[in-house]
Amino acid sequence: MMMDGIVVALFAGAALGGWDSVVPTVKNSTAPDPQDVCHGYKADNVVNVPGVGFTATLDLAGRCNVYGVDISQLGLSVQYQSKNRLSVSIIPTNLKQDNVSFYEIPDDELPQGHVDVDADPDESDLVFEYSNEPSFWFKVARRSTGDVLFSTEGAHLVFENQFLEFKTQLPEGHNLFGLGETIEDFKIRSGSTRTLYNADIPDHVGANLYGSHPFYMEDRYQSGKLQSHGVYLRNAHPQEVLIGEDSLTWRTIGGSIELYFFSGPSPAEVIRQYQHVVGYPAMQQYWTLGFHHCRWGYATVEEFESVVDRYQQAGIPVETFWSDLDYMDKRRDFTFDPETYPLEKFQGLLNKLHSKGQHYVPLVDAAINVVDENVDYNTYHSGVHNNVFMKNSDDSVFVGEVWPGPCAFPDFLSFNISHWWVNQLDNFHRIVPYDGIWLDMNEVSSFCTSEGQSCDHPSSTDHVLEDNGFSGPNIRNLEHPPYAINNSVTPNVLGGRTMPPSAVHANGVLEYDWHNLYGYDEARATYVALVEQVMDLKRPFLISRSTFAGSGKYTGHWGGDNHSKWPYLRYSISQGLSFSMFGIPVFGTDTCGFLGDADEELCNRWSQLNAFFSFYRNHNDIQASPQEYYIWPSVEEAAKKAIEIRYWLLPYMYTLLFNANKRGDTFLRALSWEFPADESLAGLDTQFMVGDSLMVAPVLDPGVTKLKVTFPEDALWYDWYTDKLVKKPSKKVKAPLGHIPLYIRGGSILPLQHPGSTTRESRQGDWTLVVALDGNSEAKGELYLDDGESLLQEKTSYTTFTVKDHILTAKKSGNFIDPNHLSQIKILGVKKSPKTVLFNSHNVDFDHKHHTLIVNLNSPSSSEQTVLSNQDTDWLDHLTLEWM
Ligand code: MIG
Repeated sequence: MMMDGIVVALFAGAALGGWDSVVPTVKNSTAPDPQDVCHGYKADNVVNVPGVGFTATLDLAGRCNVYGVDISQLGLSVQYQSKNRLSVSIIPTNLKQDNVSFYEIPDDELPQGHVDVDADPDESDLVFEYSNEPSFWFKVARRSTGDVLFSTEGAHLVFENQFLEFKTQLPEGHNLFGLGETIEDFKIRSGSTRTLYNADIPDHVGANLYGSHPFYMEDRYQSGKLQSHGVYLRNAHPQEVLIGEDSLTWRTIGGSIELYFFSGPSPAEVIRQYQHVVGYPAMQQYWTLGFHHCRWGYATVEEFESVVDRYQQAGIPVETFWSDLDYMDKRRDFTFDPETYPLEKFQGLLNKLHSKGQHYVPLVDAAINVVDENVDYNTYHSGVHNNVFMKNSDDSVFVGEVWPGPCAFPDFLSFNISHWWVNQLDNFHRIVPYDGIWLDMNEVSSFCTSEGQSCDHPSSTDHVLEDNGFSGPNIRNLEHPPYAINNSVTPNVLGGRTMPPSAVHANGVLEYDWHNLYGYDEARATYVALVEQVMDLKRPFLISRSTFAGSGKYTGHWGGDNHSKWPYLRYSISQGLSFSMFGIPVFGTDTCGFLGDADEELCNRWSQLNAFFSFYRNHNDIQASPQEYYIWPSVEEAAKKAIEIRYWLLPYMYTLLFNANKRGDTFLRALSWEFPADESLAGLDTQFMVGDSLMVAPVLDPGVTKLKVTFPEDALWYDWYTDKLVKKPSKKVKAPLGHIPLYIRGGSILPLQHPGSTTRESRQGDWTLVVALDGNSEAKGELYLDDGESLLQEKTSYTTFTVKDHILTAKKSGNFIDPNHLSQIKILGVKKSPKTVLFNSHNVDFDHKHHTLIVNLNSPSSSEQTVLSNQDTDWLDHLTLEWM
């Protein structure tokens, strides 16, 4: 079937009701398969680029115009960028002749991979080959094994002005992960479609949610060994990926093909290699790791304060209280309601929180209320004055609708945006001294821009066609592209519950070409504003609902509007593992669920599960019944228990965040990443690891009190609560309400600190070292310390702990001094009671029970400790423990 401009125009004119039946989507079985009707390209003009790779041209082998207009000539560039990274880029070369309106994302906006100085095609782990039979196809193989990781053999490359498709083979029974944002099982099922189009949509299973992450990892088990590789498509256009039994088809409705292949071969390396391109995540302040509480619907400052007080009375440590929309005046950003949140009271409350070492984070929506001239709302007026808002094609300000009513949308590409945005954040901070920002509705959400939704105020949905400055037939249909991605929020329509694709950014960039980057840009601008001006060079704390590949450089993320239902408790894990892969280690779902009423049992389990996520926040919808932890006695108890464990673990967790920032390590980990030899762990998403040392095995169903736990064979496991070695093979373990099974992996050393009621207090606690010996009676661990807040650190320390031959030692580098005592060392897995234990060469008392050696250093005999602990010495500078 040929589809020229006339057919497109007919489609565009079709009544909404009939749209579904005619529009080509993955759901319409009568839509032509591009692979049946297109003819692909032929490669020619191959030019070798010494030390890098080669370039070539790709000429169209025959017209098909299946979902748009064919591009007649493309440029291919293959780069062996580093030992573990290969890039393949395919872009239109002759824009004028092809009359193409085409958009490529600049490098300074979204980083590209670059050729390393020491790159050498012959030394690469990957090999690229291509052929022209019957049309251009290519494959990428692993050099060491010859294993073909990606191959478009048998499929045509389709490259049109509004439709791109390439298709690779996959092994049957594949193990594929990533391609978000969505809520589903962690392992991607054959037969599913992952649509990547940022949308304001409650967490429907399988739907395209708030962010887009065009990256996948494929795990292959080959003769008892796991070999993983990753693929990143640097393309921000609306797109979808069709996963079949033995193939993967990638479709976008614009942009270019810019693929990166990562050779791994371990999952951890694939994830690091990916983050090396998109950017390592931002380092956090220590308090990020505290427990956060939020809800929508604290109507007055008194109500807010009563929640603060009740948490305190209950003795539940809350690090950070959050405000949803409630504090705003008429739901306008950067205001407070003088009636319900009168400034003096509000400030008084914030002072109270700050004086106790607690923190405060308010919500900021992306949209800015449009008001009349006589209304005193400077954020809008100065925005107009500074020309920072999104436009219609006639250059008027685009107006949509969000919570406050008619709204304009900051254009983060506009020239004055940084200046204006900094001022908004800074002026507000002078009045309401917040500690971080919560970015919501930045997909961007607008309630009234699609067909069938009425807007009482001027809006723009009329101009459907883009004038690209060329004459001729190549005009893109922005509102109804010839191929419609399967956008769940408003099927087949791009402009549903968001700006229309015809809205215009600075320099004429169209929303069609930029939509998926809105939240990414907003987070970037906010990060820069906070660090450079508002927060005095403290590391910004940000949580953004919308994200894109690389957003972790600026922000964390929460899982959006989940339901207070058991399946969403379970999905928290697959969501968390996916965002680990995406390089956004600061992640958590709304604890106890957002939409609908949580019950006691669910909230009990959830309060304990999320305590092991990097970002731990209870959050609730305005319609839902209360779920503060103190509402139910059993939840209060469960949460306190879990928070206490979490706070013991803060130094360990902080070190994980540091390693994420430094080299792209993950915080939450799939068991399969840590035990790559064990194929039975592939896709397991009911348990997870926190770093490499802890395994969490939560109850995920109601009524369950005994749990079948998978203990990877390749390690010893110790019960966190009893210190006892777990006897394998696994049996059912007890998991009564209020108890979350937690295990330490043999071979780990955990630096723990006696918890206080805030993270600040916890940093003044005594230290305990827990050593869990492996089968060879060895172990290791790490600890990173700094001032916990500054972007640029004057003093840091990084310590590695090692146990070998019955001697525990610490090796510290850096000059940060920790002034606290080491009060206990606990060694799990010491089978025989030692005769003598020496701490820093002095005899010390000890206990030995159930294979656990305990040395208490606060006991009188350890006077050495007292000598060591003063202002200028650090327990980490002198530490040996020897038992014999
Ligand atoms: O359309 O600000 O996901 O966390 O409580 C709802 C109110 C707008 C959506 C966020 C949610 C937040 C809510 N917001």
